[in-house]
Amino acid sequence: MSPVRAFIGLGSNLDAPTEQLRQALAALQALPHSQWVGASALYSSESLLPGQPLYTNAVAALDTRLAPLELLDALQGIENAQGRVRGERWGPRTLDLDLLLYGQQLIDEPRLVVPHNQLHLRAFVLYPLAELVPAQFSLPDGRSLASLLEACPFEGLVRL
Ligand code: A4P
Ligand code: MG
Repeated sequence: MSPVRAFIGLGSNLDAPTEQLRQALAALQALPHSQWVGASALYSSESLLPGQPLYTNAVAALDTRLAPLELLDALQGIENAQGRVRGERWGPRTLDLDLLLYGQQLIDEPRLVVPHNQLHLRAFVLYPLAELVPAQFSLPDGRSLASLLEACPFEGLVRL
């Protein structure tokens, strides 16, 4: 199987988020059967749920020969290694790794939906992603990243 470019969203709002992201980026660089491509800057923003600590987010890209579910397992392994406790949905977390895109594939399985179902709505995903792709980049459903960025203001994001 030839490698597929995958994009991973990183987020943390507990236990020194910036350090959590640095550690997770190092773990992603060490994934088997995968070639590191790069990462965006780190961004800070308010939580989508009120009353939670500020989030730090970033997006990383790698070319991988791992199948989508193998990659998800690896991402959850990194989350667990960094002390992720799965409590309430959308609760504060030391580390959240979302598989945003896996090449141009559409995946709809019980454990894995790709593109990530909130990707198009989240400035803290779209702006870091835009750092890693060409200006004319489109999602598998044909929507251009430029049109999604236009509909999703940068407002509230702070590039660290
Ligand atoms: N799953 C399905 N598709 C995917 C995918 N593409 N990538 C399944 C990763 N996982 C996927 O995830 C629950 C299950 O989703 C997994 O077991 C997997 O099989 P989870 O990470 O345990 O749960 P969660 O993160 O609490 O839920 P969810 O819906 O993933 O939350 P989000 O979307 O990650 O949102 N505000 C700011 N500023 N920045 C943030 O990063 N994040 C959230 C959480 C809320 N507010 C935020 C941020
Ligand atoms: Mg998640």
